[in-house]
Order: sequence, then structure tokens, then C-alpha cells
Amino acid sequence: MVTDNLTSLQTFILEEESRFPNASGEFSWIVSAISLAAKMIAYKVRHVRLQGGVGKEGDVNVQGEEQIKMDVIANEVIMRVLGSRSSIAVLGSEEDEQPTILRKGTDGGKYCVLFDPLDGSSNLDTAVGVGTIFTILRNDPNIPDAVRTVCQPGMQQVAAGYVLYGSSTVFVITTGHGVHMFELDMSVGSFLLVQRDLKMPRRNKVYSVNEAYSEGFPAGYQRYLKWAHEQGYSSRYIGSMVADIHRTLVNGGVFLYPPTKKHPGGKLRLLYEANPMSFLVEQAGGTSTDGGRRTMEIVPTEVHARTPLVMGSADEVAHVMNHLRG
Ligand code: P6P
Repeated sequence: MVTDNLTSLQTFILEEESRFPNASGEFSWIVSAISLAAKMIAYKVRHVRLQGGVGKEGDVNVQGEEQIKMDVIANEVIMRVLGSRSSIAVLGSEEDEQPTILRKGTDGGKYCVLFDPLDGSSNLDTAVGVGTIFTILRNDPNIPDAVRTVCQPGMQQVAAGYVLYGSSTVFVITTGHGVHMFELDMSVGSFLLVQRDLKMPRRNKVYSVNEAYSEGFPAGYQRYLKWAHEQGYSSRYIGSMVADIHRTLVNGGVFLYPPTKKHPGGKLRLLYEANPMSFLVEQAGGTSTDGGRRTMEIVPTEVHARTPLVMGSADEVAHVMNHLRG
């Protein structure tokens, strides 16, 4: 039930900006650009077969994964929309080997934006929810190297969020002052506020993991799963991170991507998947770790670094961590 007055994402961001008298408005422009890109991608995703966007691009991306045509289309949309924002110094994408330098700090580049343009895109051909994940970092003009500039621990994020292209198109964002959810009203083409300062339940007996790989999980994860089965937990796994995390954020529970035989260091990317989601989860009252330390304290060494992930409701993450400690 929406009880708030009708507030668009643009209005909300300007309200937020007014909290900071010295704000230049440049940050608001970036969020506005991401919102525009999200609307364009939402339309293309909803007509993906009609637009011939299903199927493989025929290339392999930097991750060694076959690119889906929509991966490339979504990446181009975001690069073209954000590229025109004068306050952005560096853009980094899951789809691109190296970050793109748009301008130096001395030329007005105050922020870096990293993103996964279409996470879970392999699910597109079966019309399962997919998403865009983004994070906004400050640019450090004293670091001449774009890679080192963006390799910041998650604690330094200025803002983070995702767009879920699901049964509805949902835009979820935090700027460090709570988590706020918007839904796209196609009749007016605006994201409208549906939940302010979202807080996730402290517990919910639901875990989300690809159990097909469980024999390769470290023993602590196997102990946890055995315990969860005995406690009568439910399992929910979509295989699209944005959809799995959105459900966890709204309903509570715990999402896990442990080390596996194929990905002994974890599969999910630290900078533009784990960190933005960790920022949101912590702002909503949850916790996020790599199975040991707090995710947002990890110091990245490369743009496409991967990490194991245990994130969700505080009590549910604690249950996992207790079993990992043995
Ligand atoms: P698996 C999608 O490919 C993705 O990057 C995330 O969206 C998702 O959480 C994960 O990989 C699924 O991986 O190995 O379970 O198919």
C-alpha cells in the first residue's frame, strides 16, 4: 500500500540534495542518467524477442562468458547516457576489460560509476527477472591510474543501487541514508517512490544458494546446509543475483555464493555486484561477509575481482557464520 505522496525518483533525489547546502547537483545528474538508462533498458528487456535481443552476441566478455546481445545493448545504453554527464571521471563495466576514462579530476571528473549492465542476462530467454547493478565512488584526482582509482573498498561508496526488470520494474537505491524503493509507472515514464527507508526482517527461514555445487562447498557451508534442512528452512534460488537479493531484502533470509570447485574465490564480482548489494543490505539493517570478513572492508586489487558472498538478514548471516567457524 503506497501511503506516501506521489514522489518521483527525480524529486526524491533533489530532496536528498537539499539536505546538503553545498551540493552542486552533479550527483543528482548521475542518478537521473542511471534512471533514464534504466527506462530504456526496461523497454528493450520487455520486448527482447521482438527486438531480436535474445541469443548470443557471438563474443566472449572479459569474464570469459558468452555475451548475450542484450548485454552489449544494455552496456551501450548506459555508456552513452552516462558519457554525457560532465561530473564523471571514470566508467567501469562488467562487460569491459578496462575502465573508460572520460575526464580527469582537474577537468571536473568528481565521480566514478561502476556497473553490471544486465546481471543474470542468461535468464532473458526464459523471461526471468534480470537487473542492472550500479555503484558511485568518488574520483581521486591524485591517482593517475583509472584501475587503482576505482579499486576502492565498499565502505567508500557514495551511493549504490539496482534496477530489477521483473514482474514490475523496481529501482532501489541508497546514498548512505537508508534504502529507498521506486517502481516504474509506465503511464508517465517515472519511477515513483513506493517504500522509504526499507528495513529487512532480522530473520526469515529461507536460504538462497545453488545447491548443485554443494559437494564442492567448504565444510562449514555444508554444516550450515545440513543444519538449515534440520531446522525446516525453505530454499529459493532464481540464479539472477538482483532478483535473489531483492527478495532477500524485502522478505529477509540469506543469500550465499560460497567458494566452489569452478570458482574457488567465489563467482560474484566484488566491485560492481557484491559491494553495491552489501551497501544496500547493511543500510537495510542486514550484514554481508565473504564468509569471514565484512565484504565492504575488502580492499580490491583488480576491477573484476571476485569474492565469496554471505549476505542478508543479520540473524540468518550469523547462523551461517557460526557454522563456518566450526
Ligand atoms: P550460478 C548470473 O550469471 C550471476 O552472475 C548472478 O546473477 C547469479 O547470482 C549467479 O551468476 C548465478 O550463478 O553459478 O548459480 O548459475
